[in-house]
Amino acid sequence: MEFKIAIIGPENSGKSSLMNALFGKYISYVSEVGGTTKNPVKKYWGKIKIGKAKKNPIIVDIIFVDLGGLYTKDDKLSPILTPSILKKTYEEIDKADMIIHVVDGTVGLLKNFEKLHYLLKFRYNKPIIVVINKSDLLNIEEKEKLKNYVENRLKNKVLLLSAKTGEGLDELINIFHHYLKKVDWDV
Ligand SMILES: Nc1nc2c(ncn2[C@@H]2O[C@H](COP(=O)(O)OP(=O)(O)OP(=O)(O)O)[C@@H](O)[C@H]2O)c(=O)[nH]1
Ligand SMILES: [Mg+2]
Repeated sequence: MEFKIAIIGPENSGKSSLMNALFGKYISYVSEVGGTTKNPVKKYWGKIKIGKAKKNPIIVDIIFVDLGGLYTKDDKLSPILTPSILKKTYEEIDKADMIIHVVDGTVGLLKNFEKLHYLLKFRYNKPIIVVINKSDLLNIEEKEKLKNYVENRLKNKVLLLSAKTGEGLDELINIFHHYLKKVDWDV
């Protein structure tokens, strides 16, 4: 059984950094300029055992997909998106069993991602985890304010995270672990 988790978000929000943090090693190229990741970077993460039955647990193969940023931090369509990259990016989003929506904590929530979030959640029924990355650069008040704002706009729980310090990473893994246990795996 395969379970694909696609990482979406604006350019430079730290999607590839999050990918690397999840794997604990360098998987996807990171740089301080936007538009670094172009084609999807797909990688097998590991297995998760589901179910109480010790003899016959369900084994789920977790695959993460790091994607190019769809919009710039000014909320414009990203210039990296050639038709071929756009096609591959949307194909991966379409195939994903779960989405991690990365908000750049230093930028805030973009309108275009708000729209995409609703579309994916309510039209395509994708489970979505929203994370505010770069929270190491925010003080307590800023974190609280942005978290409340994003939760209100997206009607979704929000996790504060830092791909740099690793804050929130265990919780993120726990969230999808918990979700996998609730999935009806009977086919
Ligand atoms: N302080 C801080 N910087 C971060 C964090 N995550 C990423 N960065 C920095 O943000 C910049 C962009 O990181 P990337 O991981 O390349 O971002 P991306 O979303 O993959 O960017 P694109 O591939 O261009 O869409 C880099 O300079 C990272 O070092 C974080 O949690 N805290
Ligand atoms: Mg990237």
